[in-house]
Amino acid sequence: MHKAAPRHALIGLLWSAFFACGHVSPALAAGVQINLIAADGRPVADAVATATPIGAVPKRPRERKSTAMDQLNKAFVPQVLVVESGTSVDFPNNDSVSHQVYSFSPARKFQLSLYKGELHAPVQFDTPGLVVLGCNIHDSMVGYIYVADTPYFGKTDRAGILRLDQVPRGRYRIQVWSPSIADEPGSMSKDLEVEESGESAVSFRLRKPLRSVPQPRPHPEGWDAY
Ligand SMILES: [Cu+2]
Repeated sequence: MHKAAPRHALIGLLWSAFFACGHVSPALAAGVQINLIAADGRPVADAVATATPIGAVPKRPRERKSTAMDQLNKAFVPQVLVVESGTSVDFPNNDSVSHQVYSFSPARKFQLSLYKGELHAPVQFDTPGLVVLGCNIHDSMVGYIYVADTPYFGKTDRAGILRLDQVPRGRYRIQVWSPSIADEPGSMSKDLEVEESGESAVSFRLRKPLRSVPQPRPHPEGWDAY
């Protein structure tokens, strides 16, 4: 027992040195849990949830980011994509037919001429806001890119929950969005003070029933020859 003591002391010293190096700084950031519940009490999955700093929260340095929204079976996959402003999005078409992707949304207007595969360069999304995507050939194709002004975002899981880790302390606006939410957008926002550590939780309970979102309708094979 008494011979083991110096070894314990050494381990303790190394452990303190590890923390002192700044590899882990549990005192500066906390977890945020966002819950979304429908009017009927069921969890709402696949909704966008964001925590946007208000005022003087130090912003994490913006990295160059890229991601993709695919096209499969005449649908955008995923149908809802959330990205931080400044992100480039690829629109590969892995379908058997060609698509002509466009957006008329003020946050990002663009058009990709009729294509298959990976013909077009990625599109950059710099302005926060909602970008609604369509296809000039297939009216049933609808996709959404939610451009967030924060690196703290995600989508709710099957339990209607999104957990954000390592959120620096400060004041945040917590917002949730989904094309199936019929409630006023203003009611889908709450401010939250994130402390130095621990976990804060914010819950949203919808008042209106979820609305149906345009879903891709299967066309008979050979409906178009592109
Ligand atoms: Cu199409």
